Amino acid sequence: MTEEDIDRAWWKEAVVYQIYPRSFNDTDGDGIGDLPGIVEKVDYLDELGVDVVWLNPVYESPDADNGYDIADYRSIDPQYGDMEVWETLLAELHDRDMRLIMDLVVNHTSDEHEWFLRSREREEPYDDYYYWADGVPPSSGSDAGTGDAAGDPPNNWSSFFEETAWTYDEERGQYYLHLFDRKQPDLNWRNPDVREEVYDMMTWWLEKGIDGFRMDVINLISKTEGLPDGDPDAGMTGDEHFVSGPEFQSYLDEMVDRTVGNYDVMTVGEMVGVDAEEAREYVGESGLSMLIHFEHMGVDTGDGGKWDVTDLDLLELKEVVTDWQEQLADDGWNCLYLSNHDQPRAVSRFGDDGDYRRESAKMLATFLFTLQGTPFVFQGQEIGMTNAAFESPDDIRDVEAANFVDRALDSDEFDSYEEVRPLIESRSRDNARTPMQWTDGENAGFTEGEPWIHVNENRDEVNVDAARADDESVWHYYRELIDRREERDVFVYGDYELLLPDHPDVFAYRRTLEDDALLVACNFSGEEQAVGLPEPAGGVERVIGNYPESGELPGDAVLRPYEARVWGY
Ligand code: TEU
Repeated sequence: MTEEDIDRAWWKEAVVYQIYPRSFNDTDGDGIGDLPGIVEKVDYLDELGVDVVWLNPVYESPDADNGYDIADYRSIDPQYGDMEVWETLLAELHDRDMRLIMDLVVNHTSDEHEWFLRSREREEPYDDYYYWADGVPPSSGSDAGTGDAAGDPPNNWSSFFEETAWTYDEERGQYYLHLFDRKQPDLNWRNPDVREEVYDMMTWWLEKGIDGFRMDVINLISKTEGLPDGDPDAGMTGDEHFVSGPEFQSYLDEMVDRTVGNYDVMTVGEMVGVDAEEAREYVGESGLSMLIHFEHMGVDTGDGGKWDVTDLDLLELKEVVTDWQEQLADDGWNCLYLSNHDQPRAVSRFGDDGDYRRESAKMLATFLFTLQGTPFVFQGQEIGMTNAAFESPDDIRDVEAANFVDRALDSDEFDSYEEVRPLIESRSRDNARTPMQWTDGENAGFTEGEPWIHVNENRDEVNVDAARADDESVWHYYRELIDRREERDVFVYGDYELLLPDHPDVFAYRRTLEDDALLVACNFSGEEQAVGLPEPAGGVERVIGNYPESGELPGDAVLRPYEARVWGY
């Protein structure tokens, strides 16, 4: 890559900060974060130096899945504020040259959305807005969709959150499809009216001046015609019929063409089960800006999926990351993330949230900011927030985790919550959703009321106030990384080349852009690691690192526990 070949875009050079509004900052004391709370923190975001805010759903919702079950796409849920305060937020961000991208959740709606209520009544034109199908109804008195006496649903597909993807609706006398919770019925994208509704709604938001969308599970919108049974031996039954389904590409093209393609916006598609090669079909020229994939989220799980917890396999992480870096090097772009509202805290997962919390949080930050792509920072990551304790099932808030605990306790595998607890504490989505820790005060300064989910007990040590007052904190390190990345094109646009491919503990690579280059070495272990990195003839300079300079050159550097070093030449 040469300077001349660079295909610049504002969203490639940006750093994204993800806000989970429910857990960010509460101003009215109801224990739930709100939009005025975000407005209050706009200067905080500006000082950190981020460029784009991605806001998780704030639309009207019964909150079966914390806003991912939308009842009205064009309104703000009163618990978060109203449209006026949302407009204020947009204006305040724009005033500081920051942008706002909104969550677009159109694979499904809430079962309380007007479309669903009318569809259930077979009212035209809504009759066909969802996937309705016949099956054997559950015997009366049993709980539809939970196995045994649950009747016989139209096919064998499973749901991400429940055993079966079908729930019987008494009123309509048919089953409806839901790939997530039963309160999240899937929209029927085969129906052109549904697609028109979605495009109108997207345009309505775009006209308000937003800067893009993050598109929730966008590659699930197409389902095989006739909804045939799936292979029962597949990882998730039915996925060959709904993951990147037959019409997905054409729906996506149509959507881009009709909506986002006409604006200078950033589009981030969340796609399950997509590898880097397939990703090339959806990003780049005339597609989406980038996509959120899950491949690197699987490097510490076994074949049994997310609850099948294993140690981190760094060699697998290298393979996955390198594949994505290479496949999208010339056309397309990477979305870089280690944390979000669906994942445990990165420092607990890939680092050491005990003795080396600070070092490993900074090492992971270095890793995130020195790959090619747009880094996404999830609220709290910039102060090294960790996973939390969930002492009893009553502490659990997330529908996915709650369902998992129920299933686990029903099975023969687990006898008590104590046995399931380590899995919850290492993988539950609630780990990411505990309140943002602003201060060491009560409820970490998040709320003056009773928080909807408990505050992590390490708030005394890990909080924004403390981090800002300490020059050596994770927070200041993020700031510095953001500055460094802005100074040199090589951070954003440089080519990626993996070094030390077989080193089991050190992830090292080179980034080059014409005559500028970076050498990056990240120690993912709590032990010292010797690395023999190539040494350029002209010598190197230190660019950034999470330990004091050691003076060693790349060729004979010994990395300290969780040390990250970046040299330039
Ligand atoms: O997540 C999609 C998704 O695949 C997740 O369900 C993922 O499998 C799970 O969270 C891993 O634990 C998106 C949203 O990010 C998530 O919050 C929603 O619950 C989900 O879609 C349904 O809208």
